[in-house]
Amino acid sequence: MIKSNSKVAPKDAKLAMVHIYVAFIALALGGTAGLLQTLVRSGKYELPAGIGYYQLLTTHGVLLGLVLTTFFIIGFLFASLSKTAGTLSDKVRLSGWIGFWVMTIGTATTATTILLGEASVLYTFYAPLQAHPAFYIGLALVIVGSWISGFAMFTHFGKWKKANKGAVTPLLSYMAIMTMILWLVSTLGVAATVLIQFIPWSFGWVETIDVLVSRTLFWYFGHPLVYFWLLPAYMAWYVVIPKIIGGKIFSDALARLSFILFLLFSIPVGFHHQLTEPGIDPAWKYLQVVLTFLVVIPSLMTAFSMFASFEMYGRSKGATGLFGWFKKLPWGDARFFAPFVGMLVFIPAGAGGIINASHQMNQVIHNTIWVTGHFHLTVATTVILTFFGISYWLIPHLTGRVMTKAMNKLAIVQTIVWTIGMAFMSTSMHAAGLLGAPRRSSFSTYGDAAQAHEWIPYQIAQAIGGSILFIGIILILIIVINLAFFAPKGETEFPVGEVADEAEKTPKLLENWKLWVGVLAVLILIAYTIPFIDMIQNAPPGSKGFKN
Ligand code: HAS
Ligand code: CU
Repeated sequence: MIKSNSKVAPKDAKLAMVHIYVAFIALALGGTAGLLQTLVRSGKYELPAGIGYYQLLTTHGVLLGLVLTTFFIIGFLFASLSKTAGTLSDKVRLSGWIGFWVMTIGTATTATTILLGEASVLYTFYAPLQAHPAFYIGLALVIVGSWISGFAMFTHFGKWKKANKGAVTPLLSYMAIMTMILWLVSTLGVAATVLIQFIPWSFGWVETIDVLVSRTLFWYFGHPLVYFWLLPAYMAWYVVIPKIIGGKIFSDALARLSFILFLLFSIPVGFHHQLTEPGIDPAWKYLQVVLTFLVVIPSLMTAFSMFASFEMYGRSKGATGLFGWFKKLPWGDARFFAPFVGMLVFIPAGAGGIINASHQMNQVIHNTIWVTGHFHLTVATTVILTFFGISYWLIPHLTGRVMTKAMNKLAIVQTIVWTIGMAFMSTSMHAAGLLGAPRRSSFSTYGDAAQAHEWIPYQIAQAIGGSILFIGIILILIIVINLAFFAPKGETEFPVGEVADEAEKTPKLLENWKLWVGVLAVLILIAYTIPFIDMIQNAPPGSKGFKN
């Protein structure tokens, strides 16, 4: 039998922490870039020292969207596995370190090309924009590093299963493995386009690139990428939050089912990012839109489950009436408050996603700054506030410290500052987007067009929001540095909830990995095979590279 640990073992804690350090360094640099971007777009500020707007925007997207998230998540998953499925073996831990260094070297390589101005291609690196080959090689290393860590996690989980034959796996570990399978299957797409298309093309070994194929492979990865960010937040919502509020997990089976649905429906939906692109038959776009609407269901299940956990807890404390439970929640505890605000924001954020996915409405918002507003609510508020909430107990747990009352208070202030900043920035992005303001664009009056003047007040509001958010970044960095290096020594709990007594038993079917990965493969083949053959058979001439 391998039992769950009361604490993450010190050697595992070190491995988790290095990932978290890189994540917060990325936040500091990427956040600064974000502030400068909003200032430039207000029209009142020009970048110094020959820094280009698109260079800055690439730094921002790569560091926050790809580096911060991937490093934080891998650190959190290693910690979760070590806590709930036993201390990592030396071999697994070593693989984790190798994975970490490969990812870090990759990040440094990519970041250098961006800083040298050789890769201003944004985080989606759409062809025919062309970067220096080192940009793509660095990204490939980040992916390979994450695979090494992923396989280390699978090995660890396999060992637990062997030692506990027939037992239901620990929920948190199960979710960590699901998240990593999702990542592995989806990164195959981006690895393929980077290795087969971008690297040979950027070296000049081939002259042209097939743009549609590269975008399709990118979005095969790009959509599940957003659920790779979301699922660790859901791990905290399902398993950690019930324990923090002093309640129970509503249902183990429902939590597992929602993760399976994410695995199945996250990947065959990339076309909802390509609805306006020619070269894909509308019937296939339609199919993927239907699958997109199916992937909304596990989020609705999560919303239901969270409400149920909150209400069960409130009623156990004597709450009455429809919303009496609301007052019983621990509002003064930042470990609860930050993720809770994240949940609340996810209601309008998710609604925006449903608008995006609706084929006709997508014509209105595609390539406008509405989309930027959408993902600043989803990933930059819902997900990141939950990651901050995780940091408030995970970092002191790993470093053997405790969060003081003063830091807890600062964390509450941080959450409020973040929410206000994002309310300004994201609301005005949504509004300007509806008026047609483009995304991925520096300040311009578009030849003094009347419409552009309508956008400018919103762009000033975005700069106000961006400045408030930057204060939020300074606050979170103060808290994180305190928790890592200066907070009083002591023991902090890694909160893992128990399942409510009245919940149904978990059916074995939910643990049948071969079945679910098999169904996933079938869905991917159905959604992509014919359109892909079509794209290759009817490909227009390839495109030469353009440098920014
Ligand atoms: Fe999205 C574009 C559709 C979710 C991120 N999305 C993006 C991009 C990013 C992104 C980064 O169909 C831009 C990519 C680029 O650079 O081009 N998105 C969706 C849909 C969902 C969705 C249908 N997106 C996310 C999440 C993201 C994310 C999550 C990051 C983490 N998105 C799109 C589409 C586009 C797109 C199109 C392309 C647009 C274009 O044309 O370019 C769904 O998953 C959303 C489902 C969620 C819900 C909400 C459930 C609510 C919950 C909270 C419960 C609250 C509680 C508290 C319990 C339906 C779970 C309540 C307490 C009280 C007291 C009230
Ligand atoms: Cu998507």
